[in-house]
Amino acid sequence: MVTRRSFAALTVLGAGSLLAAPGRPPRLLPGKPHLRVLGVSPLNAETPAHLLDEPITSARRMFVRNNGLLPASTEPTGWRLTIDGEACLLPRRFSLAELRTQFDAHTYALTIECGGNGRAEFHPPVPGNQWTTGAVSCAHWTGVRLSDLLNAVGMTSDAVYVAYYGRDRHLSGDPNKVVISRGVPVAKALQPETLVAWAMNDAPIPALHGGPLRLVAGGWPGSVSGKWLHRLAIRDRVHDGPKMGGHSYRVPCEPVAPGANVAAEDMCIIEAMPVKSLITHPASGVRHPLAEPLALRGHAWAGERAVARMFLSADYGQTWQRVALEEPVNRLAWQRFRGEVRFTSAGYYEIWARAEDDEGVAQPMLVPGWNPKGYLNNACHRIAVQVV
Ligand SMILES: Nc1nc2c(c(=O)[nH]1)N[C@H]1C(S)=C(S)[C@@H](COP(=O)(O)O)O[C@H]1N2
Ligand SMILES: [Mo]
Repeated sequence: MVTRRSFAALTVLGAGSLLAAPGRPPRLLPGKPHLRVLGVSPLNAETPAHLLDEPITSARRMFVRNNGLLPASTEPTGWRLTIDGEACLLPRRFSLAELRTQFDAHTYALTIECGGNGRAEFHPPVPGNQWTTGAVSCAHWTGVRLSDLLNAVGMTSDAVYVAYYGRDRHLSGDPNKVVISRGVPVAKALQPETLVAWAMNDAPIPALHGGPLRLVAGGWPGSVSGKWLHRLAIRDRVHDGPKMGGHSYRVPCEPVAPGANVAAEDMCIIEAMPVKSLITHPASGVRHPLAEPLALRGHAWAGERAVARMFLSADYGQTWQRVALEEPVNRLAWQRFRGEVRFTSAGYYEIWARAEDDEGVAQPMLVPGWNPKGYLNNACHRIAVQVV
């Protein structure tokens, strides 16, 4: 079912004029031309699907999600990481040089998707940045394993959660207010791919993406990958920092009807992100000659799982063809898919993409599970094609 509203949105996206949406003057982001700016203070910007076509997302194509303002300084000299908390045996402080020299460095390609990616499609609409499809990235991250740091300081047997604190500044201007402080359960913290990173794509992490130091926990909502990291707290309880409670990054523990009011105590923390995919070539709205097959490609990812099978449909989901899918370069990295569609007549078509994870769970064709803040929309991505 394609509602008039979603159809119109698709057409606007398809026209390739994302920066010139009606009534909104185009806003450009230095170093990130072509990103769609959703808000300036805090800065939030998403990437049009066809600009995510690279196997590894470059800095200039990476979405930006900020809850506050950038730190006053992101100068690496003098930057320190403190590790403490009630379940930390030996609290310690590290300079960046100490992190580099005292521990082994590891590099992984890690998918980071904002929990609110796809929020714009929920009905009734929900407040927050109206992300369409572009709050996802998969870059190379280099740093030390969080597990190595946790071993170095030691954890008591009642350690439950590892929380981050960043140096970004609260929108209110109050220097004592923490913008966001989230974290992960100890089991996720101990995974070999969970990094405290100082490099992205073999370069220092750009200031917008959390440089000089950032937590990266791939496959979970982006909000657990704390930017401008200066403190990790090993907690003896589920972390209770700003944006851990209420409706933030949480969904109803039991499904609710669209538009329902849900009490905070009935909300559960989002952990791994669900299976999803994105068509990154061609751009939506492409004109394509009838005589030639249309080559398609994109990425698929599935939180903690791998994607097992990938399908495309050119008839609104009535028939699907299985297409080629690459293995991930490492766990928690997105996977490339490639397919081809032939058309028997000219006209307007949509191509839909549907990924299925290794537990047999596939993307829904319609927006799933309405929730008060519009998280976890993993409905099939669709692009428009005009065959001529
Ligand atoms: N310190 C800090 N870390 C943060 C945030 C933030 O506002 N402050 N935003 C989080 C959210 S909600 C997301 S989706 C990712 C976005 O990372 P990116 O801007 O590098 O793409 O960073 C996360 N880490
Ligand atoms: Mo996010």
